[in-house]
Amino acid sequence: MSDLLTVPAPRREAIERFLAALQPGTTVALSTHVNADGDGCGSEAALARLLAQRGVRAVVVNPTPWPESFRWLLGDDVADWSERGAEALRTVDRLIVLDISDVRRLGSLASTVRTLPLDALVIDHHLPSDEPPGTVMVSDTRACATAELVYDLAIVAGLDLTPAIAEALYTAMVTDTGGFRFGNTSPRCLAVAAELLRAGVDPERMYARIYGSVPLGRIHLLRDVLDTLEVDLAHGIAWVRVAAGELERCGATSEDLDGVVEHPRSIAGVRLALLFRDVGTAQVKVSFRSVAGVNVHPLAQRFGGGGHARASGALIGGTLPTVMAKVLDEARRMLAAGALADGAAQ
Ligand SMILES: [Mn+2]
Repeated sequence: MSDLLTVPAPRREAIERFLAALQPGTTVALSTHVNADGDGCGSEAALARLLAQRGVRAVVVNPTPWPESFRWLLGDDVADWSERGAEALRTVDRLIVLDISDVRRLGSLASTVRTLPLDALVIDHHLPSDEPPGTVMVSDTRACATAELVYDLAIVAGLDLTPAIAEALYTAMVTDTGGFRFGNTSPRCLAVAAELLRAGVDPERMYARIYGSVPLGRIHLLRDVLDTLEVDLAHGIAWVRVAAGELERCGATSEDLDGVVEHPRSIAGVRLALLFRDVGTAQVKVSFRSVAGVNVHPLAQRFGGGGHARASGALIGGTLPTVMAKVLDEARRMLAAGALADGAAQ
């Protein structure tokens, strides 16, 4: 166990540079990608409390509202200034960006972040992009979640893992690994999770909070989205779509779509699963998921997106039918050419 928990030397050095950039008595903003997920929210909630132990005040400033289903992570002690938008970023001393390798993932905050007087600090585990959100980076694609790196920061800085911090980190890790099932579930990930249980996490209570108390609208949305399932077994592709206004019809929010693409991915013979969501404004959000051996990152990149080898995303201009046709054509072409194989030349 103890060797698994050792913070790798380059990661430790990056964390030390990161900590040196934060002065006690200052206020920092924490930000993550649009439609924050469990890793974004959990990493923010944990880091805010860890920084407080060092005398640094951290407030959340996200480009989209904090998800209702993760409201409990904020407690009474973490302030959410997301409603103040980009203006909030100008009133703090420094910005820390979590779980993002591409500044464009900051949505409405991106243009402000590009013009801040001090470069943002970054903690992230995504594949690099051509426009990182900051310069002082703790970045490692081997980390199962951004939260694993936040845990390492706590260890390197000698900070307390309070139960609230441990719960936030655990939420991030359990959601980013699909409940410790995806390929990013490393031995170290499980060793860190074990430490979080020791620090007071009750896994059954976490399960009830994260997976066992979903709003009814999410199930109605799941029913309607699965009804759109299409499968091309010759190429091993399955996809679902979400029409504009569908979320509102179901009384659901975009966070309720998290994990829906796992259903087409779970079909026998499917190598690549896609979720197309018409977000209005003539744009379609595409989620790309793949199974072992298939790397969706080059496909997402082809459309200006990015992410991980097994999970990427892109926001593509066009109507739902045209984007679906373009992406499916390219997916079939790249799969057939072997261009999405793990380790294929890109
Ligand atoms: Mn993540």
